[in-house]
Amino acid sequence: MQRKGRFITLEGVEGAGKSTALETVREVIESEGIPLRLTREPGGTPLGERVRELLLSHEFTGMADDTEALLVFAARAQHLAELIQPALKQGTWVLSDRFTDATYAYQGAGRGMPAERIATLEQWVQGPFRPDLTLVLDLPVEEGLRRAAGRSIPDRFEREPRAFFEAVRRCYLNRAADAPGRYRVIDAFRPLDDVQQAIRDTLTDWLRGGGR
Ligand code: Z5A
Repeated sequence: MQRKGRFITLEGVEGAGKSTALETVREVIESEGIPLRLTREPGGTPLGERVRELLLSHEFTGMADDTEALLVFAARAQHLAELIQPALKQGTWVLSDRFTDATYAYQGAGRGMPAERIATLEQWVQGPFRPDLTLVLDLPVEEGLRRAAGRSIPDRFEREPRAFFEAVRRCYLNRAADAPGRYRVIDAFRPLDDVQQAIRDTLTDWLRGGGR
């Protein structure tokens, strides 16, 4: 796909502060005069948001792992076709709260689905399309769960044991270490102001280094 815009994703374990970070990233990009579209996964389109409800609902606690992975990619196919690709073609940048790295982390490392299987779906739905930049907000699982606990009723994922989230965290860090060109790891186990400053600095460096 010919794209004029850039595609940036935010990832991290539970309660890492992605929602908060999204606003900081938006501030930096928009201050450069770049048009930006914010979105999220699962979700981002009317169909995707319905799939999100299925994925997070406790109504389907017995959901098979394959069903979960296929639903995630079904929502992603719609997200790419309806929102992400049209925006990028037009020159609008897209910032997504989670994308396919989350599938490797949650369905792969968390649920135990082999990475090759996820890669097959990724190839089918995305072809060679990948984010230009992925910010991984990293913090100890215990702290993430503590932050998330104060927030809302736990969804279907948030009821998983701590070992699940430890595997998710390790997967993100391993993926980032394997492809340092695309990923930047932000230490999110710091006061909010420091995390926001680290995001600003990282993004500014990336933009100056040719990200734009
Ligand atoms: N999922 C999947 O399985 N496979 C996939 O392919 C995809 C997703 C795409 C929903 O994602 C679930 O979908 C997710 C994985 C699965 N399940 N889980 N778990 P989501 O991104 O919508 O849900 P989430 O991970 O629960 O994210 P969140 O709830 O939006 O959390 P967050 O955005 O990372 O955190 P936050 O809301 O910005 O911050 C949490 C609290 O901490 C809040 O009160 C903040 O004020 C506070 N906070 C933030 N930063 C700080 C600092 N620095 N210090 C102190 N307190 C802070």
